[in-house]
Amino acid sequence: MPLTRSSETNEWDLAESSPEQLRNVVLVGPTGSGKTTLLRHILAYASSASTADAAFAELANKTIEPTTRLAVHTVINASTRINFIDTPGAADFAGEPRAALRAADAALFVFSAVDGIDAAAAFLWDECAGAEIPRAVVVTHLDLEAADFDAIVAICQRLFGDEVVPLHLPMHADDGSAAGLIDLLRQQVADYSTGARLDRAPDPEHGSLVEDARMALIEAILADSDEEDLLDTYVDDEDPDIDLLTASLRTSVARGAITPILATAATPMGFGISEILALITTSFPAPGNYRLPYVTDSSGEPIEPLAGDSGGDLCAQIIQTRLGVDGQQSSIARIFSGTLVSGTDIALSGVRGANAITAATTDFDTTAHVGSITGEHVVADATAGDIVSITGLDTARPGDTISSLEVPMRVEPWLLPEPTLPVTLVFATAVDSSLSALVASLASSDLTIRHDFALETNDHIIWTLTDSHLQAFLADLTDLVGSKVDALPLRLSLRETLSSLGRGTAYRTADAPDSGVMCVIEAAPLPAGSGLDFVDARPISAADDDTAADLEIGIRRQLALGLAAGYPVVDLRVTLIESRSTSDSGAAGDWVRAGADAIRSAAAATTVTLLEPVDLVTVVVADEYVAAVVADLTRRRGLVTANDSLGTGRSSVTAEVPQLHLGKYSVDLRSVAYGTESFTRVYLRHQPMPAQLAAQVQAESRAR
Ligand SMILES: Nc1nc2c(ncn2[C@@H]2O[C@H](COP(=O)(O)OP(=O)(O)OP(=O)(O)O)[C@@H](O)[C@H]2O)c(=O)[nH]1
Ligand SMILES: [Mg+2]
Repeated sequence: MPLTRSSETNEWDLAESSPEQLRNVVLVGPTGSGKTTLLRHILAYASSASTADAAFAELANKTIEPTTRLAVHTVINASTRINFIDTPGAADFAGEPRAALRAADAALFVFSAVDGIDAAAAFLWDECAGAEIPRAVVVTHLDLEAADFDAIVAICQRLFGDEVVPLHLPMHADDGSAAGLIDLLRQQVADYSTGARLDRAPDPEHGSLVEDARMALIEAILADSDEEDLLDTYVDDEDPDIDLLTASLRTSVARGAITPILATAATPMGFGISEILALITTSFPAPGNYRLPYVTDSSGEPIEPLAGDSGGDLCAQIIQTRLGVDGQQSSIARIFSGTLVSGTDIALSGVRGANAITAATTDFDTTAHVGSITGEHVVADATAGDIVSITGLDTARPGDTISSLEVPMRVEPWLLPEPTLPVTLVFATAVDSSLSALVASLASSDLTIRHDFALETNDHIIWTLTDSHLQAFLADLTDLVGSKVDALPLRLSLRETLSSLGRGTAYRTADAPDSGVMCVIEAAPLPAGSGLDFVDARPISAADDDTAADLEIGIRRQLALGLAAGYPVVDLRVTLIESRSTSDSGAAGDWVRAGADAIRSAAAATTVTLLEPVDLVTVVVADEYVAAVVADLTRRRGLVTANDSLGTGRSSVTAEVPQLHLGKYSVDLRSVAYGTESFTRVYLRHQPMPAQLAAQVQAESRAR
């Protein structure tokens, strides 16, 4: 059924469209490669002929800001509706392309012919290849003098393999600038040098160049083809049939076996846009014909694979949530199966809150496709395969699953980059519960932010991906809170323990004259992780439970306050040796104070060791930077425990590193590994701090 446009509103009638006529395509690539620009040109191109010129004219006057959050735009081309998801290329927002990939069925990798490919794009490519997501490469900036199409092709093939092949070559005008395309299969030129498109035969002098590139393309198609007819022509040395070749190429692209490279210049008189749309329409898969995510029931047991049709059980996943100026939250969701009907009861299950499934019986609206130049369509039903905007689901968070109450389910979260830069938030106002709720709510709208609340210190600790990611979060939070929010490096959670056994004695004179209490204790260090242990070793005759309990209270209080530098004491056995009082029992308060005195006196008899937190850091990095990463870790007092090659040009380095030296590690690592890195850090244990550093910390604590 062809899609039709209303003659009155110029809007497309979506009610009639089938999933076969739908494509969900994500744009990924380095920042500045031209993703947003390309999408703007595609939108201008696809607007009806009468408005296209105006749309292009408007583009010329617009500057494009770097993207920070994923955004969906819809284009209708030749009866196919394409949901494009634009993503940021900057490392600060590395969670966004991953969320967008979950919603998409195919990916366009956008690379600039001037700047090339970055490590983050190569990582994303590997993820797509692993999941067999169909891909195409779009090379932009070809209008610029410094553009080098052949160089990008060579880099793609070196990094990603020979099945990445150009479908076109850029055509250069007499002045050397790119002014059109040569279609390699059809051997046709789309020439824009006169200011309008002219289709013609290639110039004779391009003959050998075109022939070589064409042979490479045909060989790639034949290598992946199982069409007998096509293979026969190759054996017979005939020129293969173009239609058969084209059909075979489309199948290979849809399977992710061949990745075509397309060429474009996103300038008002650019080229290559119609070719990109044609490729998406003919070769990228429709939703549902394609992989569906791994789904479990509420207890975590896998559910039979989804059917992916509109009649099946409802299954959708929230890809993004956004807080509007009116305080209303809107969400973007991808429907994997079934039909989401506005205003019905649904189950919403969280990524963060274990397996809990909560019923949401809200009045919500679904909007078929979001932010499109064809306008937003409020629809009652959003069906399998589509990407929709939902309002009224105020508790939804990215990664959450929407399902029916009868068959509740959970979609696995997508692969998330780890936030590795921790800071403590500093507020201009007192931290109360409403402020804490704002922090928690903003942090939970970005899955790549981790939020911890440190009970000991009442600190809000925020973990982000990079410094600019943190700055963006602080700016948003400042807006929400209404006063400035800053960040300080994370306060280290140091601990104290004793280096050896110490004996302590305390005398306390009670309020009444001629009365008082005394006690003797011994404190000895225990192995790491043992905690505190209390032993009553007084002669039976002296044993009095109340006395021991009061002494223990006093000792515990002092241990929480620290014995040398103000940090909690751990891993200690305290043995009560003797207790005496002049009166029958002694006052409770006297025993508590005596306990505190005794443990301080025991500490004075030996030395206090400071324990510092150590993290297990795992860095994955390109082989050529392994030596630099190891040297840098060693400088941070890191103990490298493993260093393994992962193949594919990458290695994994594991080290135990004191947290003291990991403050801005993600920022520093980038300059050592040139963006080829990823790393994780998890708390491992506390271990003794070197004496010199410990002395410094103790001196600082005395100065406070
Ligand atoms: N000459 C030329 N300039 C281009 C082309 N494509 C993009 N640009 C320019 O390159 C700059 C960056 O383009 P964007 O579209 O913002 O890049 P992006 O990939 O969306 O970047 P992020 O959103 O940061 O990931 C803009 O100034 C564009 O005008 C092109 O084909 N030719
Ligand atoms: Mg952009």
